[in-house]
Amino acid sequence: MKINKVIGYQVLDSRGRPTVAAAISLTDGSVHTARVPSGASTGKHEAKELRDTGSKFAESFYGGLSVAQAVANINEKIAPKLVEEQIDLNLVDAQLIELDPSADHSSLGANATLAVSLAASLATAHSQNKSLARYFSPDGPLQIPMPMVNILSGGAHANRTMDIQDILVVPVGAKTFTQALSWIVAIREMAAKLGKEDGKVTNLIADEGGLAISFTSIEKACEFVVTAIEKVGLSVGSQVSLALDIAATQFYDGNNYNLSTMGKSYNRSEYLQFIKSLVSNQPIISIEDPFAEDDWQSWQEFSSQMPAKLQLLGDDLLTTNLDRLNRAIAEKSANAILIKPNQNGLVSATLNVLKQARANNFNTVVSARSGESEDSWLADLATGWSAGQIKVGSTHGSERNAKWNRLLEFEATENTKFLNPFN
Ligand code: 2PG
Ligand code: MG
Repeated sequence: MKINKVIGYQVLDSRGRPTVAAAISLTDGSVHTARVPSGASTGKHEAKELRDTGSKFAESFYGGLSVAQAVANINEKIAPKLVEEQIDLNLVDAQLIELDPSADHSSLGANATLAVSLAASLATAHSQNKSLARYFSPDGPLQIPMPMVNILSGGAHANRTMDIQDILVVPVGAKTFTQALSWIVAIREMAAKLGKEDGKVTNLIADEGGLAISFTSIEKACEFVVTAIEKVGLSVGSQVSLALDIAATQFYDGNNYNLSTMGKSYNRSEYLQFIKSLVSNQPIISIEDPFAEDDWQSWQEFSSQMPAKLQLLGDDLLTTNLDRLNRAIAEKSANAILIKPNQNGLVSATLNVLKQARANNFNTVVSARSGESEDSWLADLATGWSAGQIKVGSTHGSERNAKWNRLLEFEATENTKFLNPFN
C-alpha cells in the first residue's frame, strides 16, 4: 500500500498550547493522524521541538509558541519525499533522517518528525490490518504495563506548590490492569477528600490531572498519600507503593539543590544524604530524576549506595537518547529509563533506545508529557513494546484517560497479560 498524501497542521494540546499534527492518507482511502505531546520540565538534551518564538512566523496570540515552521516543514519538505512511497515505518523514518541528519532533529523540528513518524506507524499497522500494539507484538498475549499514576503534583506542573514534581502510586499488588486502575481512582478521590478535611485547597488541578496541594516537606506529602492508600483499605508496600518524580534539574543551580518551598538549600553531598534518607524512610519503590540532568556524579554515587530493589529512573538525565543511555549503562548511573517518543523524535529510534535499555537489564517506563492530546498511541506503544510500565499523569482529564481507557480496552477485548516488574 502506498502513501497518497501527507499533511501537517497545527492543533492544541491539553494546556491549550499549539502542537503539531500529521495526517497520512493511503491509497486505500484510509487516513492516519497523530498529534505530538510537549513537556514543561524539559531536559536540555531532548530532541528540539521547533516553535516560532521570535521568528516572523510567530502568531502573536499564541505568545510565540505556534508551530508554523514545523508544519511547513511537513508540508513542503517531508510530504514531497514520502508521497507515492510504500507505507513502512522504517522507510519513513529513514527518509526523515535523510532530510534532517542532525542528532536532535533541529532542522525539521522533532515535533515535525515525530508527528510524521507516529502517523506512519499507525498507517503501517493499518496496512497490515493490525492495531499499533499488534503491529509491534503480533503473537501471544499483549503485555499490559504496570501504571505509575500521579496523585500529588508540584514543580513546573503546579505552580511549584511543592519543590518536587510528582508523588505517584504504583499498584504492585493488583492482579489486573482493570483492578489497578480502580484502586488508583479510589486513592485519588480519598486524597482529594482528606485534603479538603485538612483545609487544604484541593480544587486546583495540575497539568497532568494531579492534586496541587502545598506541603512544607516531601515526607509530609508522602505521608499524606500513604494515609489515602490506607484509608481506602489497601496495604502500603504489598498492594500499593509510592514513586517520586523529583525533577531535580528544576531546582539545581549548578552547585546547590534549592528546595525553596521547604526553605532548604543543600550542597551536593548534603542533598545526597537527604535523598538517601527519603528513600529509606518512605515506602518508595521508584525515584525519577533525584539529581540534575548533568550531575552524573551524584547519580553514580547514589546508585552504588541505594537499596538494591529501588528503581532509579532517568528522565532528564537520559532523554530517550542512545548515547546518554550508553553512558548510564557504562557508569551504572541508573537502572531504569523513561521512554518519551518526543524526547527522541522518531518512533523507530525510540524503540531502539528501549531495546538497548532492556538488553542491559534496565526497566523501561513509557511516558506521556505534561502537554498531551486525546491520542492513545502511547498505550499501544507501551503494550506492543512490552515496556513493563507506563506513566500518563493522573486519572483526570480525557487526554490522560484516553491512554488508560485504551489499556482497559485491551484487557477487555484481547488476550493479555498484566506485567509486574516489581514482583
Ligand atoms: C516528566 C514529564 C511527565 P514534562 O517529567 O516525567 O510527568 O513532565 O512532560 O513536563 O517533562
Ligand atoms: Mg520526569
